[in-house]
Amino acid sequence: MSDAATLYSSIPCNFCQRVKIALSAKGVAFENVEIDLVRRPSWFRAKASGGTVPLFECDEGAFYGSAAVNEYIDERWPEPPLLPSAPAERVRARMFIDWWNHKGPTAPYEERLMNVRPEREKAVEERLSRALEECEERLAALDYAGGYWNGQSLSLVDAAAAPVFVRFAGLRHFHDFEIPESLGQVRAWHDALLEDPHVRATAPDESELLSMLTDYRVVLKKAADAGIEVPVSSAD
Ligand SMILES: N[C@@H](CCC(=O)N[C@@H](CS)C(=O)NCC(=O)O)C(=O)O
Repeated sequence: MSDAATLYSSIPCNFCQRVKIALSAKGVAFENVEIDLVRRPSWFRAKASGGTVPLFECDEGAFYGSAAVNEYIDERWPEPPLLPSAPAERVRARMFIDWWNHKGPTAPYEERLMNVRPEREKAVEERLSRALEECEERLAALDYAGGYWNGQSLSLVDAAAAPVFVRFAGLRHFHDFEIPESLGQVRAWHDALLEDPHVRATAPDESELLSMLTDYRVVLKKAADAGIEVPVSSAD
């Protein structure tokens, strides 16, 4: 079984960094192919994911959907494990990831980050605030006391959350955003994850990230002015 692997990814995409974090934690070498999301090449659209990043190719196939890919990476390269061994703990981790992706901050953070319509600003701001407040409640219900999600070591939950926290730099830059002080658990989790070596090793250079987001927002503004809605990502 060969370990040669390729990841098609894009710097602004939080889902891509999730896979990079898992690969980094496992020490799996891979070739990274950067995909320009604005001018997505036709050869890439013809691939298995239909043009969506991240796409992970290895000797066993072509896989996409960051949550599924990260589970595959965790099973294929078992050390160190990124999910707990007890079934009940595993399902709790998966439930949190599912919430983070579908009802949590994943979509609201991106909507706020990429919003170019002032009339929508209040609504997207409120949606993100609600998601972060719910995150605070969920962490409190887990007796979170700082550090990683499970209090011990990096897990797939942290790998899902960290790239969103990393991109809060864009929220600060474009929207003057900070996690409210009242959300102490969320702040603690954010701060801990930004210190993790695998998160740091896979995080984009902040000025490069901001420059790419600026370009993307220009495209979105032109589209908005022309009455075109551009979906930027999908949690499904
Ligand atoms: N649910 C997917 C979402 C991936 C996604 O939305 N990627 C964006 C970039 S952040 C993309 O490629 N969007 C364009 C498209 O889907 O055609 C995952 O978890 O990997």
